[in-house]
Amino acid sequence: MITLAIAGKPNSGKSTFFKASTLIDVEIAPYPFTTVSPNVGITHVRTKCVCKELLGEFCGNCVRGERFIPVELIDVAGLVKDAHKGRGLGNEFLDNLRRAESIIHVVDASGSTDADGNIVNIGSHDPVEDVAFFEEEIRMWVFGIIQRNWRKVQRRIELEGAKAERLLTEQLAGVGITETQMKAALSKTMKTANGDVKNWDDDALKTLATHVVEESKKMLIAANKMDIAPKEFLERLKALDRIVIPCSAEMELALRTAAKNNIIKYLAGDSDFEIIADVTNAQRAALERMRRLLREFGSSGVQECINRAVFDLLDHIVVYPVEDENKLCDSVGRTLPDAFLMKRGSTARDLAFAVHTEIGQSFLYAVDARTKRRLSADYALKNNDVIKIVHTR
Ligand SMILES: Nc1nc2c(ncn2[C@@H]2O[C@H](COP(=O)(O)OP(=O)(O)O)[C@@H](O)[C@H]2O)c(=O)[nH]1
Ligand SMILES: [Mg+2]
Repeated sequence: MITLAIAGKPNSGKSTFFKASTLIDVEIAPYPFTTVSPNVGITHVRTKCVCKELLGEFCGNCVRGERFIPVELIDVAGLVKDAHKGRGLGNEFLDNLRRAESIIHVVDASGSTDADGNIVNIGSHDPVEDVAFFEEEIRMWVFGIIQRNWRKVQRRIELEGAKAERLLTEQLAGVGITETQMKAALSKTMKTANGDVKNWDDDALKTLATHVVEESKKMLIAANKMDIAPKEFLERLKALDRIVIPCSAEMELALRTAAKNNIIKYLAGDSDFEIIADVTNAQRAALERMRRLLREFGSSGVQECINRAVFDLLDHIVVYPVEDENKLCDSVGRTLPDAFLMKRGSTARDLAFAVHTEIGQSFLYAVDARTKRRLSADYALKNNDVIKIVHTR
């Protein structure tokens, strides 16, 4: 399963974001696995299910045509200034970041928390500063690990002729980077750094750290507290060369809680809701205030953060494996039972392995359920493909 981390300074709204995204209505997921541990939970990406298009009716595994696919979410402890020097940065923090393929950086766009996360008046702290500071902390953390191991890496390149990408991937196991990502980071660094890898100085290693972070921890910015944020702050954040999504974790939490309690009809990511219970005047006023915000911003932004992290930052697509290419069901007749998130570029064989190792090992060919055409093992999957896998066992 894909793992996303929510990180940022204290009081930016990380835990609220976590609670909101992992609070799941039984409509979306009728199984009780929403919270794995206090700070690890299950959230979902939302996508249009292919059932209506292909079968003319809803499949029963989506909510009126909206498909929710699980993704793991980690609420990482607050990152404070100079954390990389050991201040407030415990092992748990590092372990959480290591596991995440992508980071949703929750920024307090209202400017009501200072650099260390203390509460101040709205608009008195510039959230743009938090972005640079956070990225610098992550970069310095990675640089510290590279620097600590550098002598060893140099020696092994010299004595054993070992490949830099392999050695560095091993040394950076605590960061969580693949050899392919490391190779990309090294080749980007080579464009600006002088000389041979084994002679690189601290400046070159800092550049390497920057590229390591870029390759292995794709980030987007959740400009949180949009409900109280000065417009100017939101605009300045949006002008950054990053994916910036205005959001209100608190509003999303309120809406999902109301939906769970059957007060409103609302699906995560919706741009509106319907009140379906008797509510007090105070409740109605609060709900109408939220409706205005939803209309103004298009949504609460929380679902969009999850979706864009998975589909844009991590470049994943949705693929539906089926056993019957005509009825689009599995062996017990469940229609479109599974939706898999696969990295773009994954093949039909990769999908077979994702379904089950044995199915991957005994893969013969695949069938495109739309065209009924045979697909070879190295067929590159497309978004919303419905695929039957034919195997020997
Ligand atoms: N106005 C507003 N307040 C929020 C929002 N999200 C979180 N907060 C508030 O910000 C404070 C810190 O939230 P919390 O989730 O504990 O932050 P964390 O320290 O980053 O985990 C709490 O008082 C929240 O109610 C939001 O979208 N809008
Ligand atoms: Mg928290």
